[in-house]
Amino acid sequence: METSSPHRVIFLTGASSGIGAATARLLVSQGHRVYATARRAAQLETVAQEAMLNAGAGGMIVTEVMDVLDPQAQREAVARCVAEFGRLDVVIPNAGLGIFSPLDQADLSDWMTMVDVNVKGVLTTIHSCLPHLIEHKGLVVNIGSVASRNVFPNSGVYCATKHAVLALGEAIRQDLKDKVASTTICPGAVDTAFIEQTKDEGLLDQYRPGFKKGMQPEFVARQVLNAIDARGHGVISDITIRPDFL
Ligand code: NJP
Repeated sequence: METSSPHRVIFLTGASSGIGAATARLLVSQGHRVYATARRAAQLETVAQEAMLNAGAGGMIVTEVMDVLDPQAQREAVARCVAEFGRLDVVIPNAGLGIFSPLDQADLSDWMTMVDVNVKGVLTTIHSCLPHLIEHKGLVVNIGSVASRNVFPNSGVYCATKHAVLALGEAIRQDLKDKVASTTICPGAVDTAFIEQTKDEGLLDQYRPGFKKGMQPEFVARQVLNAIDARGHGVISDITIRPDFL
């Protein structure tokens, strides 16, 4: 990134819990300036307070309640981020969800929600940020999944959305070479509230223990930081991380 300052300006979605919250806390602790968004105001505020308790020199966080499904709200949030911090170096379109169920028992509305948030939401975030990223040779850090390359039972549509995320990261690499770098982080199970979106009680009982034993969100956050720190040395195009029992 073309900056003399080590402090990046970072636009983050899904910052109210799990991987996004851990990422916000870690980046602020390293002196980065984070524009943290999600829908739940109280949780966002808690994350901001936690982040500022351990802020590194120059580290700052500004929060905004925002739904990734609202393109106008996203454009305005990105504009406010740039107005607040003067530039934009990195976007992390992390907001996403999985609602697991066998294909023939799924609600169409659950499929549409996953496509809307995991694909259209990510596209909207990136589209709003791209002009600013191009200006500063910035970085997109997408949160893919082991489901970006493999398909697992009971999660076919989630897998399809995460395949799309990986494809998009590769498209950025090919089309925007020399302008914007792209990293896709593909985690296996992470111990967050992610699995609680699933409504099928039987599947919840089956999957909960595996997610509970999964990686801590702080470990994923560390990969995000590594991707940011790599700028100027090389690009981590994609990285897969798994719990050590897999
Ligand atoms: O889950 P969780 P994770 N507009 O539920 C936000 C991927 N991943 O941290 O709006 C705006 O704690 C929601 O905020 P709120 C996964 O696919 C996970 O695990 O306040 N934000 C919350 O902050 C996803 O892409 C695992 O409800 C919206 C956040 O999304 C990413 O990691 C494995 C929103 C979800 O936090 C973070 O998920 C894997 C909307 N419309 C990939 N809808 C895993 N946990 O095992 C949701 O391979 N959010």
